[in-house]
Amino acid sequence: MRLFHTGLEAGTLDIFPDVVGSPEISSVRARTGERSLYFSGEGIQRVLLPINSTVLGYEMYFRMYMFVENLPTSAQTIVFFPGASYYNLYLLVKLMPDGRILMYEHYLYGYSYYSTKTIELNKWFRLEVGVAMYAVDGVLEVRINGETFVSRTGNTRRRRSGIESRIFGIVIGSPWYIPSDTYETNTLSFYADDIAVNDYVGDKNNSWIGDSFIYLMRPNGVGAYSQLTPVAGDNYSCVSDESESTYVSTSDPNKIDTYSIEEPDYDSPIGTVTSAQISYKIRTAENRSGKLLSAPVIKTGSGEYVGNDKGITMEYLYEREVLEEDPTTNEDWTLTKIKNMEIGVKSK
Ligand SMILES: [Ca+2]
Ligand SMILES: [Ca+2]
Repeated sequence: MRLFHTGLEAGTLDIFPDVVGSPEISSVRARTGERSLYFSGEGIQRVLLPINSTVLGYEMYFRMYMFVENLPTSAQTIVFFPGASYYNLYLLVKLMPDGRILMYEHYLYGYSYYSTKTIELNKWFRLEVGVAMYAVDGVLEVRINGETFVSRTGNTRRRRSGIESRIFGIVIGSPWYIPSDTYETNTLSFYADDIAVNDYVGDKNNSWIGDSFIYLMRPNGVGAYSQLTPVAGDNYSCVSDESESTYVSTSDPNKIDTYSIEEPDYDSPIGTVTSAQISYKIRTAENRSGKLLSAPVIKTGSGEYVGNDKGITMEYLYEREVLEEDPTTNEDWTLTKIKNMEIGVKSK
């Protein structure tokens, strides 16, 4: 099941629930679209991915494209899978000063696994990390462009007695805890784009993610419903820009807006559409947090889908829902279906 993906095209770090230091949204370089995530390598910089799954921890697959201009001067963490406590397993994937990958597995003690191969500088490459935590036939593996760089198999659910090992998050950048013998100087600068995470649930997107592109499709026209009130102009124009001073609003429940969406600005042929994610930024102007809800809406030629309820707070938050198939037909997405659908939101 696809838990999350981003191509950073929303243009803001607000899509991440926690940001430390000053990673940036960059328009200097992008693998897909116009933007990427940039870590300048100065001080502590990290983002926490917005992943929330009851099954998180036993098996998951992370993918990120990276562009590295200069190697770090000492081993530098790229992605960190924190465990439930000091004593539980966690995993750090690091880049070494010589371009090798280091997979550092920790439970009570640290275990280091080094690749023999090295990454290439000044070109986008695909980093994937698979974590399958099982007492038998478990796998911890790092792949670069689909090729295994580091792998450990066997009991990957090693644990301190009585405490089960679980991974409960994914962090890109500096870890918040590293063993005392490996405190690191943050010197690696890199760009990241087209980030995605799968778990092992369901029959779609349940393993290694592989090669794909993540495209932004903003609202670009009036849809079937225009029940919210725009600040000015057409409703879609208020929600397709990046300004918080243009918006649509309502004081009432059960109001729906839908919008047609632009065609993705792809520069290579599209193959299979593996998942779609609808996201929007929302807040309430009154202190009625906990009482107000919203839900994403999709309208296709086959019908309408109202997604899961989302709470609304006084601060702007990004809400999102991943849809692995057309929810109005339960059939696989196709590019034609995606292009022809309307997206929107419903007040609850
Ligand atoms: Ca991008
Ligand atoms: Ca706006």
